[in-house]
Amino acid sequence: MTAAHHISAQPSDFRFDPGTLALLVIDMQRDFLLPGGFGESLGNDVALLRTVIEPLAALLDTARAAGIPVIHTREGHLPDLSDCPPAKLLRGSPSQRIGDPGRFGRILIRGEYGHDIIDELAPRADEVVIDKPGKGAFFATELAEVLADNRIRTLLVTGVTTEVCVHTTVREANDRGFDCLVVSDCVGSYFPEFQRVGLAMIAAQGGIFGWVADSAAVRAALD
Ligand code: TIU
Repeated sequence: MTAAHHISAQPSDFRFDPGTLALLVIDMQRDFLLPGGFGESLGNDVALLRTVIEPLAALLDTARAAGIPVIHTREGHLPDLSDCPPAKLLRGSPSQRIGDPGRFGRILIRGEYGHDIIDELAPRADEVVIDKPGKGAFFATELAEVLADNRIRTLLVTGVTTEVCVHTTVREANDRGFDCLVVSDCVGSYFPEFQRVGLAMIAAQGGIFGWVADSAAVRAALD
C-alpha cells in the first residue's frame, strides 16, 4: 500500500487510515443478479447490474491482497417470514413475492440458493457476512458491533442497488460517523438514470453523504 493514503475522489480527496478501512460489499446475491430472482420479479432487467461483477471482483482481489477487511451483506428473510414487515411483503404488485418459489428457491429467503452471493464474488471463509432484513445494513443487524470491534471508521462501499440498499446503508453509516467512499463502477442500478443521480447525490453539497471515486482510483491507492 502507498504511504499517501488518499484516493482521488468527488467532491474532494478521500483521506483514510488503512488500519481503519474496510470494504463493504452489499447484496451481490443471485436473487438480484440472476434471472428468476427477486430483482426480476419486481420487473427489472438484471443485465444492467452484471456490469458491476468484473470491476468488483478486481477490487476484492486488491483489498484482500492489501489486508483490508471485507464485509459482505445479504438481504433476506427467515423461512417463516417473521422478520419481514407486512408492508415490505405486500409492497407493489410483483410477479412473485418474497417467500414465493423462484427459479433459485424461495425468493429472498435465507438458506436458499438464490439468496446467496454470486460465485464470482463468493466470500472467503475469514470474511464476515451480515444477513439483513432491511435495505440498510445497520438496521436489525450486528454490523455496528462488527465495525466497532474491528476499529473500522471508513468504508469503501460497493454492491447493489445504488439507489436502494447502497444509499440506505451509506446514509445510515454517515449518521453513525463513518466516512464512506462509494465506488462508482462497483455499484449498480437497474435504472441508468438512478445510477447517475444516485452517485451525484452522495457527493453533492460538499459530500453530504460521502465521497465517490471509480475503482481504478481506489485500487491505485491500495496497490
Ligand atoms: N429493488 C432494488 O433496487 N433493491 C433492493 O430491493 N435491494 C437492494 O438494493 N439490495
